[in-house]
Amino acid sequence: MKTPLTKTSTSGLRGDYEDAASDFTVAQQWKSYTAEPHARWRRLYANQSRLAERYAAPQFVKGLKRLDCADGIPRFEDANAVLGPATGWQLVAVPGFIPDDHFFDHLAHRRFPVTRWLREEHEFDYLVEPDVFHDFFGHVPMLLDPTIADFLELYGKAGERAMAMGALDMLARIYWYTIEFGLLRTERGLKVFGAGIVSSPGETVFSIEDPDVVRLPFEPVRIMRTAYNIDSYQKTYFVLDSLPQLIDGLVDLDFGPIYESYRDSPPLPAGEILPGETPLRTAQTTGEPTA
Ligand code: HBI
Ligand code: FE
Repeated sequence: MKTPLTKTSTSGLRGDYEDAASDFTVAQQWKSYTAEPHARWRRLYANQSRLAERYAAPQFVKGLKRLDCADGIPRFEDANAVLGPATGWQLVAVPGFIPDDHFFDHLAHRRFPVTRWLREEHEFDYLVEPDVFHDFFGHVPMLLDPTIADFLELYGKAGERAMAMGALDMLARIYWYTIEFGLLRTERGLKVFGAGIVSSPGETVFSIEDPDVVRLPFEPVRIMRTAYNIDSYQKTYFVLDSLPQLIDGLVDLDFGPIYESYRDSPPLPAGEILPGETPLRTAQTTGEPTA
């Protein structure tokens, strides 16, 4: 677990774990958001939803519209009224990063932890910790997709075994390179669907347009062996042919022997291309607007 931050924000909400329950949930306290963070949310939303129309997967664009959250920091209970009937997921408010075992337990029960505080002005492009914009704008639209909904529950259920086998890093890379930084091939070209990308204006453009970054076909074992950066744009992205490939590619894998084979060796550095691998060329990536 990353060390929780102490309070640093003018909102007073950042990393405030004092009122957290034993499962690390808190009340969202929606009424405590002042006009200032609501206005910042509106600008973040306006900027990123415009980029999403061009660069994000249709499932994301459609999900975002259903959440109807352009006007200010959304109430999680309003989103729950949409999510529940659609895919059975519910949002729970958290103070920020929570311990791995609690994070997995929430996902295994179709509860998605959403951080309640909003980033500051100077953090518009990217921040290392999740905030409400990353967690809500980035993740919740995809929770309305039935495949992503099922995949996240499976990921939560896989957590316990990975931790017991000392292979949490390997499992976490699957989440990182798909749910956070995944790309998807579509009829209109390559699109983004990972929450870490769609909540960052710079990386949304970079991940699709950069001519040199390595884009490899989705391959679970390769992903489990690949290191990632948390403080810069990714050097490697993995590309799904379809969202169901996420589940199809993972359900039949026997994780135990894979963990045993690789957990004690250093991971492959991000950005490396192995013999026999063919990254996608940029000519294959540029696409038309999604919406
Ligand atoms: N807590 N709030 C929050 N959000 C995360 O994405 C998160 C977390 N705790 C642990 C964690 N992620 C990862 O380290 C696990 O997926 C392995
Ligand atoms: Fe995230």
